[in-house]
Amino acid sequence: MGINHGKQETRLPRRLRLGMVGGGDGAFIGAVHRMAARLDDHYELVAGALSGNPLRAASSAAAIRLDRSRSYSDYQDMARREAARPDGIDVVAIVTPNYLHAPVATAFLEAGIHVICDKPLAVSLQEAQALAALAQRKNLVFALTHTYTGYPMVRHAKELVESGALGELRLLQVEYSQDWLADEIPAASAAADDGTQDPAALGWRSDPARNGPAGTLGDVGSHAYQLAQYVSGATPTQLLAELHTFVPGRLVDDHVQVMLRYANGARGTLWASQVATGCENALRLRLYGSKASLGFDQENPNQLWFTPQGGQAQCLTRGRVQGQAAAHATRVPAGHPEGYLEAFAQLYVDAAQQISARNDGRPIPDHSRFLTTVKDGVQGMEFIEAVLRSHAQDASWVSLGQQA
Ligand code: 4PW
Repeated sequence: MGINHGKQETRLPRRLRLGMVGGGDGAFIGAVHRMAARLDDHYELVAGALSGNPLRAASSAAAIRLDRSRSYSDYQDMARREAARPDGIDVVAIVTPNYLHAPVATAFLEAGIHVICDKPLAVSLQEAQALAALAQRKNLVFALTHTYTGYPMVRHAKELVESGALGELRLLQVEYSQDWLADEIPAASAAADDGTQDPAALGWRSDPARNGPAGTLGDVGSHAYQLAQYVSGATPTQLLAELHTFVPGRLVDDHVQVMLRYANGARGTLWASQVATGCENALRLRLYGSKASLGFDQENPNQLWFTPQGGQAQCLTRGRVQGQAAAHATRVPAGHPEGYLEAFAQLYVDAAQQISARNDGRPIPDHSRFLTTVKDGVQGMEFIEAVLRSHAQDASWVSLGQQA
């Protein structure tokens, strides 16, 4: 089993058979999913539809030494045939562009196969709600890889809030800043003389047909929102939002800013940008309560700043804190190139615990409660559609939660 530095570790009766849809062709996130699934040795990757293009599907499968008889070019065929095999997959990882999340997840859920899906869950709230209902009806695990909730110190922050250590929550501030979309669009990729992008020439995240209508909002704004919700547990009631596109010709937003109101009177601000020059992957959360505040920076994930009202700031560090979250932490070798791999791996471990327990009729292990699931995905789509509504109404306040 993986490197776990003596932390509590629950061995599974057997490795889970994993399939993957998408994530081929050298896609970085596909490689991260595969590394995460390998880390604690709870899975064996045995089947895949790694690309919709048959040649690329075959070459991607060969690259990861997948048995050719279980390399598919059609995900529906894969779901049918894997469900019919006595040694068929237990769970499928969905690592496709957003527009395929719902149809692929539906095919595998209908086939009785558990799901681990990349975020955002879908391209509409309606799709998301249908997936949640189907997963519940089929009594299947549906994990959603909101990567950063896998960090032990994020989970410890959640425990601190739940314990009342922050007191009454007043202010939430979350931002997610990257700069990989800051450059002007190369003329070669401009489809029309107005400089509009040729979607086929750029990644799917810049193509509304494959990404959905929410660009930065869906790609990283969904992470920021979910992280604040996950740690704070606060209930949002209204938001006011503006989407913006700084780089001429881009077809989706590359910046979003939001103000939020919560049921207990707390106020929040969220902004997410992929044109924030100099920022590589800067996800930062600050929560301010009546008794204390906390701060988490994704680029320094083994620390959590905790400051009691009137007291000294305390830097809580991984391995030095007690609590359920810290007891089940997976470790990657320090300085791993994919820094957030360990957070991803924790989500795979938690999903494995739940899938194995569900398969064997055992109780769901309590610590796997930290796993983010399809329910988080529905909340994320509620947020995204509320932001789109507010922006369309010239940044007016709109309701959230009790869907207006
Ligand atoms: O979810 C992913 C983020 O963690 C995004 O899809 C891309 O990778 C951009 O930022 C990170």
